[in-house]
Amino acid sequence: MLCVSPASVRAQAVVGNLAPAAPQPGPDARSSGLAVEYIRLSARHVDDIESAGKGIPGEPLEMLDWNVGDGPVLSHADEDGIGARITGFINFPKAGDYLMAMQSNDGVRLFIGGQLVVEDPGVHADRFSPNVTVQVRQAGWYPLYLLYFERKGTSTLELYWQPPGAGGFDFVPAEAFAHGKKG
Ligand SMILES: [Ca+2]
Ligand SMILES: [Ca+2]
Repeated sequence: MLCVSPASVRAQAVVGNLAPAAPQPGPDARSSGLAVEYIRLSARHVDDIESAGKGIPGEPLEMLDWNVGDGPVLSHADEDGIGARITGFINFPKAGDYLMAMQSNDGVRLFIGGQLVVEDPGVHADRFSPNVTVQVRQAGWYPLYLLYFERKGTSTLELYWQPPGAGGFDFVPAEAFAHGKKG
């Protein structure tokens, strides 16, 4: 029986000093959704994805709202043994404090604007990260870098936020994600 202590979830209570994308990607420089590349591996930790090197590009991810049971992992055809390196931009439409949280199965590590926001790097069943307050000083696009893997069984990858003034959590919407246009 695999047992992962919740202590392995790094509780980032507050994250600040995010570096905005420079230059900001204009409408002509970005495509919708996040870019993803896949690596076939039976990972036990998100570090295994980095050690495996570059992957094969997959269909971009419009949102991070994946809760697929035993089904295919993200936009990949396979159901198990997948690592993903997800890159692009997230748009914060106004300055202020955003509460953010992820639910994942298995491991995740999320950077926004160069800052570590969520880290739950090992094998585990569905579970939420602690809520993180992300302090956004200026509205705009910020680089997003996310490592994720599904080892076996069920898989989940969800990103939630509560923007300043909002009454509760919701999925980060599709219009808040983009990736650089090729060429
Ligand atoms: Ca699976
Ligand atoms: Ca799993």
